[in-house]
Amino acid sequence: MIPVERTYLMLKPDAVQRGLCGEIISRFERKGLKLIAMKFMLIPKATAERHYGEHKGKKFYDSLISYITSGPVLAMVWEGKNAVSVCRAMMGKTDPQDSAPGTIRGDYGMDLGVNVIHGSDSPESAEREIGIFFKPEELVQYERSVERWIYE
Ligand code: D4T
Repeated sequence: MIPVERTYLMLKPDAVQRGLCGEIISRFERKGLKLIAMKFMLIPKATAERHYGEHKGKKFYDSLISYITSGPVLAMVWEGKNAVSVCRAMMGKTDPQDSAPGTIRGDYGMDLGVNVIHGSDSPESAEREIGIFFKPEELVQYERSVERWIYE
C-alpha cells in the first residue's frame, strides 16, 4: 500500500525571482516525494489573506501579504509517507538565520520575511491550503513505476 499523505508547498516570490525553483523542486523529487499538482500564479490579495488568515492582526501580517502577492509563486502539491513532516524538515526553521545548512531555507535564505518556501504544518492545514489553491480535479492521479524502490 503506497502512503498518500499530501502537503501544500509554495515557492515564494523570492525563489521565483532568484531562479531557485528548479533546484528546490529537484530536492523533493530526489527525496522520493511524488508531485501531483503544480501551478505558477500571481496570488490574488483575497487568496493570500485566506491562506495567511491565522496571522491576521500580527505586526508582520501586512508585509507578509504584500510580499506573497508581490510576484509569481509556484504552488505545488506533493504526496508521500509523512509528507508534511518530511517536507518541513527539508525546509528548515521559519527564520533562515536559524535554519541548518542542508535545509532549503538554511541553504538559500537570509531573512525571516523573505524565506523562500512555504510548507503546510499539519495534514489538516495541508487539506485546507490545497483547497485554497487547487480544484480537486487539478490533483493528478497517476502511478509511478519506481514506487517499490522508494517504499519497502
Ligand atoms: P510559512 O507559513 O510561510 O511556511 O512559514 P512557517 O509556517 O514556517 O511560519 P509561520 O506560519 O509562523 O509564518 C508565516 C510567514 O510569516 C513570516 N514571518 C513570520 C514574518 O515575516 N515575521 C515573523 O515575525 C514571523 C513569525 C515568515 C513566514
